[in-house]
Amino acid sequence: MDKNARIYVAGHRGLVGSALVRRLESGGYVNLLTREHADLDLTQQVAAEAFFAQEKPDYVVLAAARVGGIYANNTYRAEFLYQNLMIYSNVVCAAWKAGVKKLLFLGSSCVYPTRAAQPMSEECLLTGPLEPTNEPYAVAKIAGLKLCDSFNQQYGTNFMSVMPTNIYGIGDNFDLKSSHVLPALLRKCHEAKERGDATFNVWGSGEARREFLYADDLADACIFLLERYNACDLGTHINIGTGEDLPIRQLAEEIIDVVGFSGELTWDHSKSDGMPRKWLNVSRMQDLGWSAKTDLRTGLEQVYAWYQSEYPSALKTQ
Ligand code: GFB
Repeated sequence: MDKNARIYVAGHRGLVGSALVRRLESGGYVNLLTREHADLDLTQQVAAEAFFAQEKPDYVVLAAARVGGIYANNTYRAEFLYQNLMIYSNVVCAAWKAGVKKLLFLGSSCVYPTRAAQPMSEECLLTGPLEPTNEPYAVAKIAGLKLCDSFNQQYGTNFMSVMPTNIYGIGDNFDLKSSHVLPALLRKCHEAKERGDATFNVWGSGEARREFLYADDLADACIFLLERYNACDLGTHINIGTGEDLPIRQLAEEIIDVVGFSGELTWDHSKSDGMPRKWLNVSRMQDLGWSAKTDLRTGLEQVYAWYQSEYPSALKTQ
């Protein structure tokens, strides 16, 4: 990619979008295009098409989405399906009409079936029923990747799709009802320590396993693909992860250690575990020459430091 190329990062305020902006800026890209949600609502087709027709980006990274953890996914099922379908349809079609050279769509590892063989390879897409707690979101993500693939097949576009594992990082959402597990546990544990609680309560059994990738590593992987590959090199989609997962119990113990909480870990068995395991086979990315750099402990320490120093002021500007 030319360093002067016009690159539109859709969703630049989000966890992944903001990491992409950091990565692009540090890589010397000087012509980034972003829009605040208040100025451009991508669920609106007319607005999306007008933006693309006027700005004519060369490249697009589609990180805009309605996202959330297991509770939000399971509760706001209609919005997670509808808003994401609208965003993906509008952006992919507008990008095609505007002659975008290359687009990268951010999917999710939840596109794979609940009972997929582990680690999950790209080929297990659409081979079985989806995890019920996030089925609407997963259907929208599958639609997004199929949109990219269908436009490629019919119109010769160069729209690639990546399926990342669970992402965490700087600027994450720490709201306990809508957040993913890692920021939720960091906050709960921190607050339990501050209050001097005897216990730190975590949802589920602790047996579910998850794989966590640092957002800046995901951004690095996306730019690696955009700079070196075309959609036809990747098949319909490619997994991005660390290649390592762990039980939620072990994550909670690691967080207790990072936060310095001295009480007892307890479990709320009334809450769902969700997908039992969601471990990605990342051999294709490794074969292309990319692997994650940030180990979980380092990432946790960085996010906890950010949470303590920046989160209160970040919250005020949201
Ligand atoms: O990150 P998370 O909410 O979503 O993780 P998923 C859920 C797992 O962590 C479940 C446990 O096993 C929960 O029981 N957990 C324990 C908690 N305590 C908590 C807590 O306080 N908050 C939360 N959120 N979880 C999401 C999907 O699935 O992953 C999305 O809903 C998306 O579609 C995203 O794919 C990456 O990993 O289950």
